[in-house]
Amino acid sequence: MKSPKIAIILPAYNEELTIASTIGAFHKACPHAYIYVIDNNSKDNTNRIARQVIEENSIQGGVFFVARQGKANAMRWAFTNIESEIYVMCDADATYPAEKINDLLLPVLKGEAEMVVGDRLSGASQEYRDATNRQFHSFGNQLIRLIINKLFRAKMNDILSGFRVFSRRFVLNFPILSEGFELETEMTLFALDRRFEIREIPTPIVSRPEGSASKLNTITDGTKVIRKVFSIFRDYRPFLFFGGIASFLAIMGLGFGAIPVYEFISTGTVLRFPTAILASSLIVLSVLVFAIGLILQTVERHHRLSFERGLINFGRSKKFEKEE
Ligand SMILES: Nc1nc2c(ncn2[C@@H]2O[C@H](COP(=O)(O)OP(=O)(O)O)[C@@H](O)[C@H]2O)c(=O)[nH]1
Ligand SMILES: [Mg+2]
Repeated sequence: MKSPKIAIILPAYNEELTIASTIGAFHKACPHAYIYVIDNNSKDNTNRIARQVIEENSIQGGVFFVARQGKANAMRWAFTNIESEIYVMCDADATYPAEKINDLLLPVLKGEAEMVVGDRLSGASQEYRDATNRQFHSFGNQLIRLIINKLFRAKMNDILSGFRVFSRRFVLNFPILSEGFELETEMTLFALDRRFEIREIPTPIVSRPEGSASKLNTITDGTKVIRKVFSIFRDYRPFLFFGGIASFLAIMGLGFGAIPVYEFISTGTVLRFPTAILASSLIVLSVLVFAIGLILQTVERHHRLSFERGLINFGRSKKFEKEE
């Protein structure tokens, strides 16, 4: 049987120090794979070096230029324009162990998983943690992990890993809405919510070499990630989201409402008008928000139905022929 096409996609922005070794390492680990570098307005020699390495080693694939800035924009371009059976995404910064690619490919090749994630946390060495010294960064990762595992009843170790392998079915059914580093969060949540089989495999990582800098900003990108979790939760679980807000408003309303009610029972009159008005407003608001949740739940259900219908039809466009 012909082995399936594998497309290794390396989004790269100002990675002239590491792009050559990253391409080399992947080519060595998986010689028959196609390698695509997606450059995004790099101001250094990333594009030129990538072209040179790919040409000199006669690697199949190529270097592409995407004008709209952002890692997710680059991946969106790749996922919509590159045809392949299996897709791999990895940083172009020589931090992930390229030789692990075959371990990550296996579950997808065997049809056991649709997304395999290189898990840095369980694989990361103490040296890495000391070397990167991004304490707050690591705290942020843990926090996101905790929230997602709670909200989606999952047991993911590494939500934000940049080393992933995907089946064609996943890629062709995954619409990318992110622009930048929220991409990994979106991938994980989408896979969890849409019940794609996920597998995590430990991939110990090393720090970037001297002079090479991460493009990620803990605060601004961290905020985007949290906003992404928030908006995905609102969109995917509207009843829980709006129901939660409605319950909060209802509890407040009942709490404030108890005061005039108690007053009425004990004295026969209500003098605390402001409290009574506040309480009834809160209850009205709570019912309104609850109703919004109900409506959106129905909308989401219809989205879900058409998504699942799309999956059923995926790859079945050819007429069914009975096997003799
Ligand atoms: N094409 C493209 N790639 C990007 C952009 N920003 C980051 N990258 C690449 O995405 C990968 C991950 O970024 P990195 O800075 O290593 O993030 P970190 O691993 O979280 O520190 C690297 O290969 C970057 O070169 C961008 O705007 N466009
Ligand atoms: Mg990186």
